[in-house]
Amino acid sequence: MAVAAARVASSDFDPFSSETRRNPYAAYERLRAAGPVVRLTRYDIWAVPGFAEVKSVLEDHANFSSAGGAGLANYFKQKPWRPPSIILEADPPLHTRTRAVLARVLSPGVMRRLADEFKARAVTLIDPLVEAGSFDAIRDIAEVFPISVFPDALGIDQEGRENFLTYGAMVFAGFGPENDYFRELMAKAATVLPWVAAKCQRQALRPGSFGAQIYQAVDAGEISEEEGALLVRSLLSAGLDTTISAIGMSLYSLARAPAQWAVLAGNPTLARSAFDETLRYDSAAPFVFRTTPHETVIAGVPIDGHEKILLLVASANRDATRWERADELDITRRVSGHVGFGVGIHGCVGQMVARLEAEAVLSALAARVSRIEITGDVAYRESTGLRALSCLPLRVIPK
Ligand code: OVM
Repeated sequence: MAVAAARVASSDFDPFSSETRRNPYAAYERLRAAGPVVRLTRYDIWAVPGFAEVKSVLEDHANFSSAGGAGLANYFKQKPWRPPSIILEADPPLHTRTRAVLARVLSPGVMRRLADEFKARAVTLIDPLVEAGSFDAIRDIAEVFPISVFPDALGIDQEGRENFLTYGAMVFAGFGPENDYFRELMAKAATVLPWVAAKCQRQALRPGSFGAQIYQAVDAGEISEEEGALLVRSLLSAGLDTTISAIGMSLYSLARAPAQWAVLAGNPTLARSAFDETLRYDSAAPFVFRTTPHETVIAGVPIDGHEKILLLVASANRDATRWERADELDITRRVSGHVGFGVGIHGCVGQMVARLEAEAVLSALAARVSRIEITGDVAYRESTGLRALSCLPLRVIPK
């Protein structure tokens, strides 16, 4: 082991720093060049930066567990900050049972029924902004649209929805180190967590909603009442800050590529594949962790048991061995096969909802706007688990 370890690359790369959030791609390229598995000395974890290895680890849930936590914390050794997710932070057989419920609730047929509603609401949001001519794409679009449509689909009332922004920030701070950012958010836990828990209860959810359908699975005996509440919590944890951040990053990528915006404005039906290409090109969800339940290997490198493995999906999506012109945004490329939503048994169960939301927003804008210009400074949020903007000032030129 000692001999093998000596031959393995190491790096002081910090996946959680503000420098990395501003521009991770040069560091990712160095990591891919360093080797298939790189020891990150700051955190004593393994990083996997290449497409083939990221994909194969994600497809091997027996050797790379999710029950050990999907963030930096090692649940095989440390107490989780909240009761673990019974889908994200679970292995089969528990995961198989809970995933089946959410896969049914978020099935393609359900999505088809939501599409018209989402598109109409995006037009209602976007048209006045286009009239105004300039706006902040984060404050006025990304932070508004998912918070309006997704809790509605879940069956949750309007009261206190600003708490979802705080809760989302907490969940994704929970993916990173226990730093000041994490502690500042956790100071709000005593008020926000009980509020979220109340919104997850059966009686809080409108009949016919996603939430109510989860409780139908309780009534059918597939899951317990407590598991029902935890699966509603999963939708709230995974379904808001991710789509908020992804819509923001998508608009940012497109605003930086005027020729690509022109292609989209010329054919707004490209909105869905344009969104996927922006996920590949510059993702709001740049990584996920696995934990080894026992000794294993990655690309021939021996890995001990109970090790944290950082899977750099945003790096995999720029790997030149998988993608032609990997560093170019091209909304007409064949982007299927990117790992921005993960892959394997934990591949994003809500990816159809995310695509529907983003498609609604991008196509509403593309229908009205021929050009987009960034008019001021752009800033990243401090989030450690997501890469997201806090502001994106835009001017739009109507068709
Ligand atoms: C969950 C959960 C939380 C955050 C993210 C996620 C990306 C899932 O609570 O199940 O999936």
